[in-house]
Amino acid sequence: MSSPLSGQLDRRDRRARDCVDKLLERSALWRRVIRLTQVGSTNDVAKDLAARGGPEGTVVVAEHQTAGRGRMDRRWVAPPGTCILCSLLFRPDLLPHQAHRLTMLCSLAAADAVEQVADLAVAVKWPNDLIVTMGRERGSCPGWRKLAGVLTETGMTGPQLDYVVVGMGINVNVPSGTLPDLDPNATSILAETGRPVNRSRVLAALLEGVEARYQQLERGENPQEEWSARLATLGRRIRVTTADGILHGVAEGVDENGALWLRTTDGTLQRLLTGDTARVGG
Ligand code: BT5
Repeated sequence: MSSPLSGQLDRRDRRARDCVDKLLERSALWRRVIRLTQVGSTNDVAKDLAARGGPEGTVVVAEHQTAGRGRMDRRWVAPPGTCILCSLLFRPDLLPHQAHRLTMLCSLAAADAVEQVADLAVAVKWPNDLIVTMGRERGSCPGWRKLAGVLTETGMTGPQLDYVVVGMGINVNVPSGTLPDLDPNATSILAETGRPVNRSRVLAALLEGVEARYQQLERGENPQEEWSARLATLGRRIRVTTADGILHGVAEGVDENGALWLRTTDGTLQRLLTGDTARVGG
């Protein structure tokens, strides 16, 4: 039986969903939002569409993923109906090694969307996490809690970039008690602010922010400066776990394609394309 409160929430949900539909009507980029109740992985759906010629500007959103993925086939866990689980399909005019620019601009738009809608300050942790940095310590990573992750996957036609799919998982209304099931260091908007927010409003703000930045990218502007300013890791002593081993050093900067410049403890400057970063010390 539905309560008067659930009726109100339904109406609010419908209104918020309308704001995504309205955005589509006026957007030059976003063509279609495919809403799914349950799926293996939204990235797989978007990649499959892309491989069959699906257009740029397709968005795949799911309430629940049964095989949500992070990088290197790690699991992405999200309780049904609580998070944003989406994949965005682009066909950018970029070279393959520039595809990470899409990760940069999408994570910037996601950080802005959370700040606008939930009034929660968010930083980026190189290369693909959105984090909340707080004085309060909890979990295995001092001062950082993971709010969202980005998984960018590409498709090639010969040597050329055919498409880029950017998948994003944002923990929105996950209650504090459920967070340890996701990851010891996970957080959510609800856990940080104490207030649930409407996921469609966050999604609409995200899509709007991505479109603005994608237009800038198409005009030849690079998200490097904005991304650097959002990075929690710059200027800090960090530990980076890569496929080749663990490196310690100070994060000195990022280049225009999102690679990290790490000044290692022996004084050499290394350019890293990917890895897992953790802060060393306080
Ligand atoms: C990521 O990988 O952070 C990218 C996650 C992308 C997920 C989205 S959801 C929509 C789309 N469809 C997909 O199938 N994927 C994308 P990585 O940096 O490798 O981090 C993965 C690690 O994050 C896991 O090994 C866990 O430790 C942790 N983790 C898993 N679920 C989490 C959650 N909900 N919140 C915070 N941490 C989580």
